Amino acid sequence: MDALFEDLHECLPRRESLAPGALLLRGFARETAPALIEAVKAVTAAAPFRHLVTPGGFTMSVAMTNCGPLGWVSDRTGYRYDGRDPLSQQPWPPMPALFQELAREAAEAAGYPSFVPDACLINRYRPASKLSLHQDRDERDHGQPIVSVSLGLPAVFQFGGLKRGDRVVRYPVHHGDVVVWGGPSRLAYHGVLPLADGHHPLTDRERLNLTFRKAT
Ligand code: MD3
Ligand code: FE
Repeated sequence: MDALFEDLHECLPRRESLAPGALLLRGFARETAPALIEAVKAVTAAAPFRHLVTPGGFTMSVAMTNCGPLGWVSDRTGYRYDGRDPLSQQPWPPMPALFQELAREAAEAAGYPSFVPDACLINRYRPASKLSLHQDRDERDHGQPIVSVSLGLPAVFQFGGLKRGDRVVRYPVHHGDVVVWGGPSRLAYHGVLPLADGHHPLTDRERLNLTFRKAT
């Protein structure tokens, strides 16, 4: 990454409201990022990244795994939260304490003082991986926020409205950025544009995204 870009990124505001209920905390996870990435490696040693199949039969370009009591999975039968990894039939690896603390602190900074996630979905993007516009609605209580943490290569979020056809706004997200999605934004359509190739000192040609959820 070049110095000019680093300087520009440094100038952006640290807290930015994206929409009612959606707060971008730039750089919130920057200092803990190296430890977060090490913890992702420990999780994936037990529960490797895999490409899930959608109920419609498409294989996702983003590879996923989970940690914590519950994990989000997709197969031909549908989407669900499951206490076990379908690959191993074992419980998902425990959520690292560092993950829980970060999620709790970010939610608190956004006005959700008692967020205790029971699921952490870990997404791995490689060049051209994308996530089509969707809603996160498999969680029981949509009053609970979702906290997302971006690591490694930058990406562009697409953020729309409550209906699929609503206008979409694009937001670049960088290494260490955290977004808390709650309130009126909780059921907004969102996605990620195809990842541009690049090199990041901590992840090389990958982007990792952690999403913390209260599923039950
Ligand atoms: C907006 N992940 O895993 S996180 C997902 O970067 C997912 O991997 C993306 O969407 C990623 O479901 C985007 C940002 C995000 C997460 C949850 C949201 C945006 C959201 C819930 C409501 C509105
Ligand atoms: Fe999502």
